[in-house]
Amino acid sequence: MANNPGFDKGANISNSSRTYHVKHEEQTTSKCFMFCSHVFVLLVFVVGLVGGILIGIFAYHGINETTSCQNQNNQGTGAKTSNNNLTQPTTPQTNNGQCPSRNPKDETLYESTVFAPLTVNEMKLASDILWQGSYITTVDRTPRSLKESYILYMYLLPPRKEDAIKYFYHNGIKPGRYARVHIQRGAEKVPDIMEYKVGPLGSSSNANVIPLTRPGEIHFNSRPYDGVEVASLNHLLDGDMKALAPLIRESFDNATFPEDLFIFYFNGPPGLKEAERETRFVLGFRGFRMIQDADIINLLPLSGTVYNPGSNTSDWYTHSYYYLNQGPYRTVSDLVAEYNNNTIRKVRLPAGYRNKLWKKRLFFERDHSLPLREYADRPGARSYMPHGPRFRISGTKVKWMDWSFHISAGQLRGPALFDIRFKGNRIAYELAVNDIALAYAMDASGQNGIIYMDATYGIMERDNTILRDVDCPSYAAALNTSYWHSFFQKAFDMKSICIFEEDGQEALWRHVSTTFAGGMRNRYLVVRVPVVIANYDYIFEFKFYIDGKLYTVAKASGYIQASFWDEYNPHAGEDKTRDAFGYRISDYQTGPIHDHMFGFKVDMDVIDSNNSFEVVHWKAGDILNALKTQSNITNVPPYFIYNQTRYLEYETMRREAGFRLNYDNQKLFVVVNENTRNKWGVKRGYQIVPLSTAAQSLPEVHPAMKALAFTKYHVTVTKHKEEEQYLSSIYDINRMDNPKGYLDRMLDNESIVNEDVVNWVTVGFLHVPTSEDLPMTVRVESGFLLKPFNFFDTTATFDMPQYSAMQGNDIVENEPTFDACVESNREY
Ligand SMILES: *[C@@H]1O[C@H](CO)[C@@H](O)[C@H](O)[C@H]1NC(C)=O
Ligand SMILES: *[C@@H]1O[C@H](CO)[C@@H](O)[C@H](O)[C@H]1NC(C)=O
Ligand SMILES: *[C@@H]1O[C@H](CO)[C@@H](O)[C@H](O)[C@H]1NC(C)=O
Ligand SMILES: *[C@@H]1O[C@H](CO)[C@@H](O)[C@H](O)[C@H]1NC(C)=O
Ligand SMILES: *[C@@H]1O[C@H](CO)[C@@H](O)[C@H](O)[C@H]1NC(C)=O
Ligand SMILES: *[C@@H]1O[C@H](CO)[C@@H](O)[C@H](O)[C@H]1NC(C)=O
Ligand SMILES: *[C@@H]1O[C@H](CO)[C@@H](O)[C@H](O)[C@H]1NC(C)=O
Ligand SMILES: *[C@@H]1O[C@H](CO)[C@@H](O)[C@H](O)[C@H]1NC(C)=O
Ligand SMILES: *[C@@H]1O[C@H](CO)[C@@H](O)[C@H](O)[C@H]1NC(C)=O
Ligand SMILES: [Cu+2]
Repeated sequence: MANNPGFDKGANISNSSRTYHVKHEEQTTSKCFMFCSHVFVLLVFVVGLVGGILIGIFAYHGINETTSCQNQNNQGTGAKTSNNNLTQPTTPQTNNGQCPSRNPKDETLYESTVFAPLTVNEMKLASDILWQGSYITTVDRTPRSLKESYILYMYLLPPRKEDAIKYFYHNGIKPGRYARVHIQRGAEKVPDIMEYKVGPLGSSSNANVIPLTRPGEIHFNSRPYDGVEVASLNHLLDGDMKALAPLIRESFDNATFPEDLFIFYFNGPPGLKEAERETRFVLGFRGFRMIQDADIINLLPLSGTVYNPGSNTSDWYTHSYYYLNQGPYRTVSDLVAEYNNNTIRKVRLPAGYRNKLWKKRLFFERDHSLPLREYADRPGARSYMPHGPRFRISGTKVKWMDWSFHISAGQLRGPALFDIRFKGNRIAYELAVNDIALAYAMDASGQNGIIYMDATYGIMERDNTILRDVDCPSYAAALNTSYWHSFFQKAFDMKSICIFEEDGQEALWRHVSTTFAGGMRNRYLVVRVPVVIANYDYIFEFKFYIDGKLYTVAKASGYIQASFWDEYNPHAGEDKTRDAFGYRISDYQTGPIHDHMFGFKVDMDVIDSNNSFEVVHWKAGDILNALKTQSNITNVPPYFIYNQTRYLEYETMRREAGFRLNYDNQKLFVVVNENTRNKWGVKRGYQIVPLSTAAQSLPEVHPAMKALAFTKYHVTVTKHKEEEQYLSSIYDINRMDNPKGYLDRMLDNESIVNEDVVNWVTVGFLHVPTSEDLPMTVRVESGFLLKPFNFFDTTATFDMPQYSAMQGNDIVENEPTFDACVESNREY
């Protein structure tokens, strides 16, 4: 549609992730406020009442455009009709000149698609089954205490690969749909987390609940954070916050808790050991006024730790308070005494600082004091589909230009594609986001050494509704996915994935000679999935090209996590503009350095599942050495004009292995099928090409390096195993002394020749925040490419219309002609 930007409506409820907000408000209310100069209305819902404490969870119900400042119709799209007759255009069914707008989706097939994400209905069914089986102990299904058992997460448990392949390729029976459910069992004598397989979900009559873990296997103290725990932490800290009130007022611009401040609990893992739980917390300004969104750019130099193991919150206590990095103070009274005694260095933020946070520092509003750039008041370039979509979506199966694949997703690991085929050949069985790791460095109590593994918090576990016309063109089709909200014990729907054909407006290939010329305009299908994980927004993208290439890209946007800039930090250097951990980025903020490493599962099936993994070494050296790789030659033939050359050395990996990119020893990674050859007798294959990427630099001795094992390699190859579904465990960073599901454990020397090989690809970037990262980070990206490698006998695009012309401008052929039309305002 032409309105811009359009925010989709949808329940936007922060779940148990880092965005979780629980607050002590005696009010169940719905408020809204508006900025006169602008057009957004934020609807804020505060709901939830728990055991005497009222708990508010803000449901950020999207942002609706409320003015009538609509775009003009997109007239004059300037269609240039081509003069060829290769393809006769079908008559578009225009509606007042609007482009035809066929709905490419058939959503009635959603639940009958093998890999479709679990729907709200299916999650309800699974939770009913667990409820009836007494796996859940909460009254009214509303968790009120950690001593109860309730569902943390729920998502599709994909069928066994063998069963899916049988079904898709060998007339096997259709695999049923199952939920993988994580239950936090606080009601058990020895509390723990259990995972279950629940289903088949078609009808509840024959559904089973099968445990996937053993009781006690997942220690209660290595569980992810959830809303009930945050409520208990807030409750526990109430007294301490009261004791700190005068200190807070004096230090932080007359701020009061909880009106102006919130407590941020998610500073890396809760302790370094499986059996312990120590939650480091930091105070931060509620930059978004009363809403605590993911505002972790305004954190303050006041921190402490809660000892909070087990489910008995009476055992919990606070300790290790720090103020401006001074401490630890055993108790809050120790800190207050020291503060009052003036034996402590103090900070005093200037009056008025706090009030400037929201509009001046945090909100991404155009600076109206600046003149518009020339013509910036006019709409920018746009593209549209003159004859409607060229892709179809049946349930969650997508077809476009001889590509086909299934879209799946889950709240912990995010989006995944299955059974990717091109021109009738299977290319990959699974291509899935698995985890995102961030390791921070900063000179701040409570926050130093933060490590996030985002699957632990859930990559798609809050509302990730797409912003039409911002995230994707308005003509994109959108698919729903669902997530389980542990606090409400209920599933929610969101329009989270968009699919569209993109006009690259460039040549996919071209050549212009003196007598002929030709090229192909690059168009590709995009599956785009923006997700929000607390402060950061990630955009995952899968791009399918006409020539058989497939790009997987991860982009980062959103807010950084900042740290307090302490001008008088006694161990800072002479240069007050930067320290060992980053730059000063504003008056009271530094941008701590960290990385973003994205881990993907890439289960290539080149033609079928019997593949091998070849490393093609790109070498350089003496001619003789090059020739000797192939024969027993002893003399260099005379036609070589240099003594040195580049050459290839082919290595078929016999055993599971992990690789790091190294510019001094460049390699090509190729998955080949030794049993099928192209017309020229060469093994057909696909190359895995990591794009520009960073590498893990923490040493092996770092306690988190096992949990983070997937960040040590860029490309890892293992033998496919049903029980090695992901490259990390969501619990390992919370039990780094006893990790159980990390990538290195899969590297157990198994043979991978002519086997079902799986690749694990990790790419990412280093982030040294600079002043341009405030308020919004500069968007950066990394990814990898899957590229046909002797897979086809020739360039794979010559079954497509293209442009070619001979001397004298005789057009030999061209793309289909089209009629100019006005961008359709239909949304699918
Ligand atoms: C294309 O047009 C040319 C000249 O108008 C004509 O000779 C030729 O038969 C046409 N080809 C097709 C496939 O219609
Ligand atoms: C501090 O805030 C209180 C209200 O919370 C107000 O009464 C007082 O005037 C404020 N003091 C200053 C110095 O702004
Ligand atoms: C909870 O902890 C408190 C304080 O240690 C103790 O007195 C109480 O007995 C514990 N409750 C249970 C159920 O273990
Ligand atoms: C208060 O400060 C004085 C010195 O300024 C020191 O002797 C005394 O121990 C301090 N008291 C506390 C409770 O820190
Ligand atoms: C998709 O999700 C939205 C937002 O929750 C909901 O309004 C809509 O009905 C859903 N569509 C389908 C087909 O389930
Ligand atoms: C794949 O390999 C297995 C044994 O390793 C063999 O049984 C099977 O026939 C092979 N399949 C193909 C398509 O080559
Ligand atoms: C090279 O020489 C070795 C031993 O002399 C022999 O076994 C081998 O077959 C030779 N290889 C080729 C390619 O001629
Ligand atoms: C190649 O190596 C030979 C033997 O080391 C040497 O004599 C010759 O000059 C070299 N040629 C060049 C072009 O460097
Ligand atoms: C891996 O397995 C091969 C074949 O069984 C064996 O020769 C080799 O020593 C093993 N390597 C390791 C590191 O265990
Ligand atoms: Cu970053």
